[in-house]
Amino acid sequence: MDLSIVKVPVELQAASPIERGPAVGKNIISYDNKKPPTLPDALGVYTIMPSTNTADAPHPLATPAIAAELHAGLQAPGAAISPKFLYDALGSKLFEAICELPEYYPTRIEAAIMERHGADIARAVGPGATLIDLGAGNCAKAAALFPLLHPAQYVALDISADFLRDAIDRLRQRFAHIEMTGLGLDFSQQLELPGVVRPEKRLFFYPGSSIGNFTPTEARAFLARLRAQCDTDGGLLIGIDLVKETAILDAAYDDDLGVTAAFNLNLLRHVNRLVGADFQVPQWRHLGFFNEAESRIEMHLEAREALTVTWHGGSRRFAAGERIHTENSYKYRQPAIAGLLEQSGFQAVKLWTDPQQWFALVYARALPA
Ligand code: AVI
Repeated sequence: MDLSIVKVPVELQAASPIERGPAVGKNIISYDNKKPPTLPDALGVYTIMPSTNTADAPHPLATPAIAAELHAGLQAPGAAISPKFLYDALGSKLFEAICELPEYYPTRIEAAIMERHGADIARAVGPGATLIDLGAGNCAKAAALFPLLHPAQYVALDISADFLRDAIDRLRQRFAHIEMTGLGLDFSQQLELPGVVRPEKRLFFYPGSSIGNFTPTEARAFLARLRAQCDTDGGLLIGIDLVKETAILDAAYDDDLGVTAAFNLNLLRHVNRLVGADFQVPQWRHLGFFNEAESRIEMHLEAREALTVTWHGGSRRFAAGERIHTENSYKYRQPAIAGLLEQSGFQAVKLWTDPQQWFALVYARALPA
């Protein structure tokens, strides 16, 4: 895909087709609180946007790459749509609601671990890190660490650059002494940090068990990319969800209120907008369950009846009961974590968990290359 570099005032930026989550595209928005904004570059925002040649674009919101990806997934023998399409504006809000559900324990337990072991975490990591927050969102999790870790620089990465800009603007008012940079980029696909990110003592912060949304092979490759971006004084603070009783896992991904079901089904509406598809939400059912053999939660959308879906450039007939695979969320056993990290170029230094051992927060140091 052709990329052109354009500089646009924030208010003129088109909404990103994927607003949050493991991201799409190459929107890079960077700003730095060391440089006071000057007019006319009021916000100093530089965006790399897809080329504006719309002749081959099937829908105003889908880039050709996104349209091709969705087309391939829908045509595959076992239909699949990437979980990144769960996160349009409503999907992001529904995910926030999931995090509030009594059944969805990861957010709550991770926060409790951080609160309980904050001083110990700070001792292990030490002060003055370049704290790089992967999938920062509203930056709240990292901000809770500031008083403990005293980072020299905070670098927030998220696909949703607009969301990030607002969050950092708010944070700057509370922590004026910390140098802050926001980068709107898709770190799941590639990670090359710009020169504005201090090379010293880089600490990648990857909370929320998002690593579980990669297959173990992808997870190792992703972590190795992080390792490649740090010197030997670098490290990783990562949240990892642990294997537990199936009933607890099933409930976390198929809650009584149906919030996770809405989150999953909303992907169909997002796809409708992106590629002009005609998915009818009532024709589909949410499935979320633990696949013990694969050690992962699987989310699917299952056709309630025989139906045909069409979109710009394709169509497919689904039999009743046929599924579209929308997400995996791998759960790890504690003894496997050290291996996962070592194979990616890190050495686990310390692991904190909750009394029930449902979730782990791990600090790992970069191994010498
Ligand atoms: C973002 N990610 C870590 C969540 C998870 O638990 O895998 C996404 C999610 N899917 C359904 N509920 C939450």
